[in-house]
Amino acid sequence: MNGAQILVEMLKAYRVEWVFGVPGDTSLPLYEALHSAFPAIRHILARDERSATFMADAYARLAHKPGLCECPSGAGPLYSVPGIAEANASSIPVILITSDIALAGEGKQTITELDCQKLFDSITKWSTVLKSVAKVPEVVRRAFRIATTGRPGAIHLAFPKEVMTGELAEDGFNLYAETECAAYPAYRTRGARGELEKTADDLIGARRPMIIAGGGANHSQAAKAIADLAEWLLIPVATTISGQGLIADDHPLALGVIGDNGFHPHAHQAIEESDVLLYVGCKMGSVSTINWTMPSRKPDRKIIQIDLNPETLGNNFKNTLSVAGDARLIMEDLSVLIRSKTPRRTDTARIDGLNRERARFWEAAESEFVSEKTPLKPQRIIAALNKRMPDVSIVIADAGTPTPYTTRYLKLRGNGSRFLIPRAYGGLGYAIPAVVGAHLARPDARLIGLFGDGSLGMSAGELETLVRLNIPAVLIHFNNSMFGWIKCLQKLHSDEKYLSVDFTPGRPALVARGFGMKALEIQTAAELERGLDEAFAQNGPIFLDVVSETEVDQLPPVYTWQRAAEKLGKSR
Ligand SMILES: Cc1ncc(C[n+]2csc(CCOP(=O)(O)OP(=O)(O)O)c2C)c(N)n1
Repeated sequence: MNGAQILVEMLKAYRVEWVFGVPGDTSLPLYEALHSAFPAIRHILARDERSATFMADAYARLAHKPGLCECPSGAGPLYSVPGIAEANASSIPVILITSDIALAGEGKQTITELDCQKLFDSITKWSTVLKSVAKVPEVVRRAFRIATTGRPGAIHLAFPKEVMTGELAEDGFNLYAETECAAYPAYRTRGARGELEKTADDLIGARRPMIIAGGGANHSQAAKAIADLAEWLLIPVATTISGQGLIADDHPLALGVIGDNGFHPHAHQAIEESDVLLYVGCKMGSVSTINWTMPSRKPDRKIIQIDLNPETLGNNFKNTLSVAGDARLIMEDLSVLIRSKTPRRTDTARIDGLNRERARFWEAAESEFVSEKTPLKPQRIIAALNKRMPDVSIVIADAGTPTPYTTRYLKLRGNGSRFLIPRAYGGLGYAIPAVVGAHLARPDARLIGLFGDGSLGMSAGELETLVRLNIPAVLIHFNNSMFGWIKCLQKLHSDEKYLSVDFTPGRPALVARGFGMKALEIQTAAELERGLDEAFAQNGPIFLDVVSETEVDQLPPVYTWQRAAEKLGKSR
């Protein structure tokens, strides 16, 4: 067997089903091996390596298995950087295989030569160049182990030509997978007993406790464990953007999303009033804490943080208690402990009060949901989507208009529906390729991609991929002919000195149609409702080009922007 065949045998042993990538001059041995591995492993051709890495990222988030992607030497790794960096910083196990030039050509101006190990060093958990065929099984096992254990993350493996083509008399003895690392988080750890006891006592003794769940809780699949504990003690639950969907949005204990982008004011109010805050799988970074100002400092408030990465614990706030371990296991253990210590709570007075606030918030938004105004209000677009999304839906959003309106108004009903968003770097152009990875991880789900024209410009090539794979996705293009997010910042902070934020209005639906996709142009509320009906009745992909209100005309629900606008109003 040659190195490429050994690699592919190892991927099979790890039950890898999909590899996303783009071919190049150096990829031939790998492609031959993948060709022979069909249908156990299928290769998905992306139109850009960046997209391939976003596909692998979305696949991993939803399949709870490592996402595999590959690219040829030189330009391939360079174009792969965004998705690898995003996956790594978002704790997603993505493994990138680069088919590299021959070791013999190193340092001799070989075309596409690049120090890939160095390139990926700062944006992966591990980046290495294989030096011998004999090492392939061992290195692949190490790659899966490092990707899926501890804080999961990205891996880069470079296979020089000699390693891909080198032959090894392989007796099969070494071609085995460490199956524990075929899914993640692998080797989950429980919390220390003493800390669990203290956490249980703090929650039981609290008068106004609250749970805040982040992306880590989603990765750990802790939704049920969180709901079980919250229901026993009647604890309200808010989430960060990455945790959105962990608890069904219509659950009586679900307060919504906190932080800067799209926040629910009643959830912020509940945080402020809480005496015990339990953060689960949440880094407590700048967005979810509004630049570390929320929760405000109160001497008698307890902050408890659960995270699988001890390096995260207590990093940004003065925790009263830190618990290292897996979110699901810890919440399950806490539930058992709490049930043994105290009966189920029945006094709903606090929850009723919070729900009155929540109801007022949604009532106030109702007029926007039915607004006929054109360009169409993003609130109306999301509300129209809410009415139609089936169980199970996977919603994927890009930066720009989609983010604050989705985090504020999208309603996920549990049942495995999920919201994906690349929150480490917020790179434009994620949603369209991510739909591909999401579909392969969750073929049962209806996919919904939301993106602005800035993102479309960066990912339009993948419309062809969706057509080729006939993915049943509803793509909603928020068309405002500008980098609206940045233009709005220029309005707020640069005295309306607009620079390089406007596009020439065009007809993007024609681009989608050019790739063979059904596409509708939508300007009015009636067209939106009809278009969405048609979209959800459709089996393949469909592109809805919706002319939507700009951030410059209507400030979106971003907490710090609203404060900046108030200041501006006062100073004028
Ligand atoms: C790759 C990348 N480059 C730049 C940015 C900075 N950025 C954040 S939002 C934004 C504008 C988004 O414009 P668009 O997608 O048209 O959405 P809109 O805000 O107009 O709704 C930009 C350029 C980014 N997030 N990602």
